[in-house]
Amino acid sequence: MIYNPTFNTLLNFDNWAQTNISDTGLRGAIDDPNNNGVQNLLEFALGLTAPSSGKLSALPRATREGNMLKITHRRAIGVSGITTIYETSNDLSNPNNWTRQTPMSEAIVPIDSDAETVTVEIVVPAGTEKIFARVKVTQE
Ligand SMILES: [Ca+2]
Repeated sequence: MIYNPTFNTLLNFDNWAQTNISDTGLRGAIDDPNNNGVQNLLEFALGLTAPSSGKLSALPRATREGNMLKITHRRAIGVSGITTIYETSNDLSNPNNWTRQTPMSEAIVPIDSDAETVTVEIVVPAGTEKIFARVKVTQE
């Protein structure tokens, strides 16, 4: 197979929504036309083409090992127009408590031509008892 990057065009959210969502009124970033609890923009970023109910196990998950928080998630390959960041909070009752974190490492494992698995490690400050994490996707 010959790979020619000249013809490799990146997919943006609007094109993805047009291709994957038949109801034109439900193509917004926060819409959830397949009622799986995952908003369109997140499905796009994670490479979960609708209907994606069978791929919910691919949603981000976090594990803590001592002072290290590992976040693992699926990520679409060949997409553009979005920014993905990681945030943590130790108080879910305060919506302004989320803090952007810069991972100290990132490991990528290919899944197929459309997606990869990303695992990032974030340092947990000493003395932290509880910590919550999220993957935040925004449109550029
Ligand atoms: Ca959905």
